[in-house]
Amino acid sequence: MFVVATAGHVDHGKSTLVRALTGMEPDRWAEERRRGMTIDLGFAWTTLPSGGTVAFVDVPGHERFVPNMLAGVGPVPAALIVVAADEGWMPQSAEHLAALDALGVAYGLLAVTRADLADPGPATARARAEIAATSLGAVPAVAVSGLTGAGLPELRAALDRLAARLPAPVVDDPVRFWVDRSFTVRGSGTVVTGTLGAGRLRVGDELELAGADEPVRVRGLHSLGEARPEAAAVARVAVNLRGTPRDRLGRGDALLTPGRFHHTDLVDVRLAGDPAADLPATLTLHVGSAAVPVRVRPLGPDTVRLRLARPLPLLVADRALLRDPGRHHVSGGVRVLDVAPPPLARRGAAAARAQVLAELDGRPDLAGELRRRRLIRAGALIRMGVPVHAEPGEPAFAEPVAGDWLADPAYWRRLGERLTEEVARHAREHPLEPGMPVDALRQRLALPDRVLVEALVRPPLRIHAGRVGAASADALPEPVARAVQRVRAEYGDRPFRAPEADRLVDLGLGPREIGAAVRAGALLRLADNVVLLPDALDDAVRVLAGLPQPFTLSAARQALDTTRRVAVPLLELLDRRGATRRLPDDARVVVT
Ligand SMILES: Nc1nc2c(ncn2[C@@H]2O[C@H](COP(=O)(O)OP(=O)(O)OP(=O)(O)O)[C@@H](O)[C@H]2O)c(=O)[nH]1
Ligand SMILES: [Mg+2]
Repeated sequence: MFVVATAGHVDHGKSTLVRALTGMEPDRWAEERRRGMTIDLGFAWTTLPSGGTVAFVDVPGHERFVPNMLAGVGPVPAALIVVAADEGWMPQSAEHLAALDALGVAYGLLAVTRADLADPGPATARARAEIAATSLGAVPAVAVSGLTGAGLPELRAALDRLAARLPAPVVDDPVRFWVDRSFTVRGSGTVVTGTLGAGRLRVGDELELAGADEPVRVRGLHSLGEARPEAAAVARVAVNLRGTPRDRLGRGDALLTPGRFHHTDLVDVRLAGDPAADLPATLTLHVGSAAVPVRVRPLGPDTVRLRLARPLPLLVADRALLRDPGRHHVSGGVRVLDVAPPPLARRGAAAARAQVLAELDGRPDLAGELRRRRLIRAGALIRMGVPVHAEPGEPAFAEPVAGDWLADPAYWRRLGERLTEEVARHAREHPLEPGMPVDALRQRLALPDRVLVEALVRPPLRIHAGRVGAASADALPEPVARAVQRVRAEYGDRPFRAPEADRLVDLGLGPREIGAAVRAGALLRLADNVVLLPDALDDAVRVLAGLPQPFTLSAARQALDTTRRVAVPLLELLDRRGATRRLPDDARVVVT
């Protein structure tokens, strides 16, 4: 199926033509039929000579209903522009064309209607010239009469050729289904309709609805008037929602693949059309089927920041349109450059931002996003419409640095250097602490997540007990290292004699210094104020293994040439380590 929206001035014969092509009534309301005027969008479809199906979104031409027209054409990639032979180019011909141009619609046809009333030549020539200057370029033209049916076979053939030119829809993309109508069906509940431009909908799907806490669930799908288990883009689809009250959603809302879209009320955009300086302070932004008032803040000559009256699920590279409803003036198309722009609080921030925006072309750019944002979750970028998988041939910077965090490589290197500096500074200022707490580092480096600190720690630094410090004893503060050296010098040849408490005080080894030395592996603590050199344990086992087994505490004390003050906790430590075993009579054996 392909979907075409009509466009053109009021009364130029759009609905008559759709009716003649499809045999269906696009004017759904009694009031429309009574007044002979389309007010809201109409929907109809037919089979073409090729066997393909074309679905029409028939729009109103009256100037009062331009917003309805925009809701219809927003999500539709092709247009059937209708101009009456007897009236020619008129104001809403121009306004509708400007809208199509602003949205970047690139596929279209010209139908010159009411050709039974006047020579279609002049209207055709004027319309083609106008259209040629837009995103539609040169379009085929067909003269028709909705009254006599003349030209309809040629128009059908032209529609078939148009369908063949349209790009293949991307059915694997996430769904952003802009609702253009909502109503209730007795016994089924809420139904919404729209044009599915990309992706796929299935019965049973859970979808996200902006502003709703709970996901909404697809209870049923209709397309071309028939119930279906699934619908793939491009298609006109009616979605029956389970348990969602009708007043929860309507035109301008979007049903979304959960977790794939960023809802934003602040976007930076590039203008195609009126210069930024000429825009009024408030305009209406039209995107998809939504129309949202916006406040405009010019940044550069063709870039502005828009503050939306309500958040929308927008992506980088989205096209939208700005219109001044008061003046009936399409200010031009916009291309979304950034859906999560930085605040402009500081003096000069707006000018700096304008420079950044001048570099952006609206194409998603992973390297650029990382450079600007420095650190961001992959999921957040995807929700902005920036794919994070490196294209073939690109460097592997899209590899997360930790969890799903992506980092700008230069920034990440700098962070690693700063972490080393911070740890060294902390060690200087707090020589007795076993390293800098991870959370203090996280704050110091202004990182949003502990895992980032952990990922930045490289040897010789290591994380131990929630702190980042040097892995080796070399890092002992100078006075402690000197005291340990003295212990070695004094006790090296009688390794099982522990310095007495007052000697420890003389050496400057208080409880905190001893703790630092023990953590660094420079001393072994048997009990409070009882320390040995770390190799003492292995030596003790060797000596004890030379005794007749089992041996008593007293035999051990003598063999080790030490006191009970050391021997008791030393043997208990060896028991705990499984090097010795204590027997029921308190004698011990060395475990071999
Ligand atoms: N003679 C003749 N009259 C036509 C033709 N097409 C439309 N009309 C008449 O023109 C009037 C307007 O036709 P519509 O089809 O309602 O026009 P429209 O473009 O849909 O109008 P809006 O939806 O209000 O913008 C009706 O009275 C039609 O009968 C045609 O090809 N020949
Ligand atoms: Mg109509």
